[in-house]
Amino acid sequence: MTTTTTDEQPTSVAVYPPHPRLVNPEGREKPWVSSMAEYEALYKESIEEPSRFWTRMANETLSWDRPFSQVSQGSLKDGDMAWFPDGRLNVAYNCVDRWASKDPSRVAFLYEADEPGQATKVTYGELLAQVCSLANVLTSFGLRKGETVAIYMPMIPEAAVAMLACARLGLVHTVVFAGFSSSSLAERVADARARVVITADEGLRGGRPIRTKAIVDEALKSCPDVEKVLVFRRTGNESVSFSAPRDVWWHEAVAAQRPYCPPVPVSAEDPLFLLYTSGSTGKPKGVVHTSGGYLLGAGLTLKYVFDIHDGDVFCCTADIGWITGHSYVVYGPLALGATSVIFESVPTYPDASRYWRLVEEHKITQFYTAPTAIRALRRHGDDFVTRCDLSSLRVIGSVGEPINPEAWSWYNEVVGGSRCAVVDTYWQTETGSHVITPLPCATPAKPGSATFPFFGVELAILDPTTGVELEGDDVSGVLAIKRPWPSMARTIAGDHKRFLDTYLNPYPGYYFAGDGASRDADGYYWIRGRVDDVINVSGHRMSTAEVESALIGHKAVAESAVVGAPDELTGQAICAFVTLKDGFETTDVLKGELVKEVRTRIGPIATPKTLILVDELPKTRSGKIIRRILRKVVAGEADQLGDLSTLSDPSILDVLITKVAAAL
Ligand code: 6R9
Repeated sequence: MTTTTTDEQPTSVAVYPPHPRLVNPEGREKPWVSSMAEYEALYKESIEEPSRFWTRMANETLSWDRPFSQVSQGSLKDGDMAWFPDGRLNVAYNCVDRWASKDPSRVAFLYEADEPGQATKVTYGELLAQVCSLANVLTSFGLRKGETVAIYMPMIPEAAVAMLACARLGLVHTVVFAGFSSSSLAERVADARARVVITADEGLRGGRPIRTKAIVDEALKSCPDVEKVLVFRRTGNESVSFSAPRDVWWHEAVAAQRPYCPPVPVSAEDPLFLLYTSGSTGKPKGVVHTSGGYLLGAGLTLKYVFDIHDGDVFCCTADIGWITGHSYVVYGPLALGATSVIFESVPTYPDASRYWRLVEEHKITQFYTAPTAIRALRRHGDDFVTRCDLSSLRVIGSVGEPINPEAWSWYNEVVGGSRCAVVDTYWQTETGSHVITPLPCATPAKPGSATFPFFGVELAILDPTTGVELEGDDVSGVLAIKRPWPSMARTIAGDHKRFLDTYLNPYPGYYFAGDGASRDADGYYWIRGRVDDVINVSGHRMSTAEVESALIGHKAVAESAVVGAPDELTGQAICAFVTLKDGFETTDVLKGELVKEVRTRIGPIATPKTLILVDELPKTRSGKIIRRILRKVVAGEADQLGDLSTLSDPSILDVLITKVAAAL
C-alpha cells in the first residue's frame, strides 16, 4: 500500500505489481519490457535521444519503401509538425503483404459473427487477395491517390478490407460508425467530399437487423457528389433497395478483378484517414491521421502495452467506427502481424457470457474493452464470467473513460482471476494511440490511474487559468503534452485554424488534451475527466469521476453520472444521476444511503445536493455517458440540448427532464 496526499486522491490506494507469471513466463517469450527500470531506460532514451530512439523503432516496426533521413520537424507552437517527412511506405503493404509473404496461412482476423458458433478465419494470404481485388475495384471507379472514400459498414472483416484497399492506393478513408443516423452520415460524407461510399445491405446486432443500405440511401439524397455505392452482401435480404449504375454489388465487382494490385508508396505524411469526432460545440471535426507516424504509434503501443508475441490472439471489442477500432482492431494488430478478433455482436447476446465464451473459444490472450461494458457486465453478476475458462488471458485493457476502482477491481479479480495485468489506457482520437498507460509486465498498477506516459510522450500539468506548468509531484490541473509524438493528429480536414484553436493555441507550445489530471506523490497520472466535467463547489474543485466512483462503491449502484448544477450559494452543486442494479428498489432510504456513501468515501464537500434515480443514462452509441445533456437539463436548459446526433436512445429524454424537474 502507498499513501498519497493530494486532497483529490483517496488517502490510501492499493498498488498491484505485475503478476509473476507475466514477468517470468514459462515456455513463452520474455516480455518486451519486464521491469520499471527497463521502462524508464527506454522512456529516457525516447525523450533525451529522440532521433536515435525513433529511428530504431520506425525501422524495427515498419518496412519503408524509401528510408527517411530525418525523424521529425516542426513544433507544437507552429502546428507544423511532421514525422519521417522524406520517408515513403505503403500502409497496406506493411499490414498485409509482409506477413502474407512469410506465412500466408497465419490468421489475420478471427471473425465472430453476431450469431454465436459461426466464427470464421481470414488468413493473411486471403486478406492480401481480398484487399488487392477491392483496390482494383476502387481503381476501376476512377479513384486516385489522395481522394477520400467513406466507409459505413458493420463490424465484419470486409470493413477492414475496405480500409486496407484504400490504404493500398493512397486513398484516404473516413469510416463512419454504422450506428450514426443518415443525417450524421450525410454531414460527414459531404465534409470529406467523398465520391464513393462502401457499405453493406444490412447489419446484424444482437439478432436484430440494421438497415444499413437504407440509411446510406437516405443520407445520399443530400450528397449529390457521390457517384458509386459499393454494397457488401451481409444478410442477403432481397428487399434491400439497389439502383444501378450508382450501386454496385461488392461480390460482383470483386469477381471481375485480379487478386493482385501493386501497393502505391506514399509519403509518411500523406493522410491515411479522417475520423470525425464531436467537439464541445458545433459540427464534428474530421481529425487527420498520417500514414507513417500513425501506423508506427498504433503498432508500437499495441506491442508494448499488450505485450504482443507470435501466436497471441488479441481482441478489442471497439467498433471500427471509432479510433479504438482503427488503432487496435485493424492497424495496430496488422502492423505486428498479429491475430485480431472482429466481434460483430453485443456483450449481452445471447446472454452476458458472450465476451467470456469468446475468450474461451478463441483462447484470447489480450482483451480490450471499455469501462461502460465492464460496469454493465458486473451488474449481471459473476456467474456469467466464472463459468468460462479464461486462463488464456494475460493482459486485459480498459479505454474510453476513467475506470472507477470498483469496476477495475471486478475486472482484475473476476475477469482476470487476479493473474492478469489490467492496463488502463488513456488516449484520444487526436492522439492516435495510447499516451498514458501501464506496461503490463513492468508497471505496478493503481486502480483508476492510467499510470505513466508512453515512450516519447512528455506530459505536463498546467494551471488551467495561468497556463503555468506545475512542477513536481502532487499537483492537479489540465493535462498537456510538451512535444509532438508520431501518431498525433496533424490537422482538422479543411480547417487547420480550428485544429490550432482547439489543441495548440489554448496553451502555446503545448498540446491541450481537454482533460483534467493530477500527478500524485508517486508520479502516477490520474485523469479527472474532461475539464468541462469538473465541478467547482464553494471554490473546491471536484472531479465528477470521483463522486461517481464513490457512488458505484455502493452495492445497489450500477452506474452513475455526476454534473454540476448552478447553485446560488456555492456556485455549483453536485447533482448525481444513478441507475440501480437488478433487484434494488428506488426508496428514500436507499437515496439517503447513497448520499451517505459519498460523504463517507470522499467527505462532506462531495455531498450530492440532488440525487436522481433513473432507468437509463444518456449515452453515445459507443457507450459514453453524455454529461453535457445532464448539465443542460439540470441547468433548466432542456430546450437548448444542441446536437443530439450521438445520443443512442433519444426516447429517454422526456422521463429524464420530468424527473429532474421534480427533484430540483
Ligand atoms: C480512445 C478514446 C477521448 C476522451 C479523453 C478522455 C476519455 C479515454 C481514458 C479516458 C480516463 C482513460 N478517456 N481513455 N479517460 N481514462 N483510460 O476514447 O478516444 O473517443 O476521442 O475519447 O476519452 O476524456 O479525452 P475518444
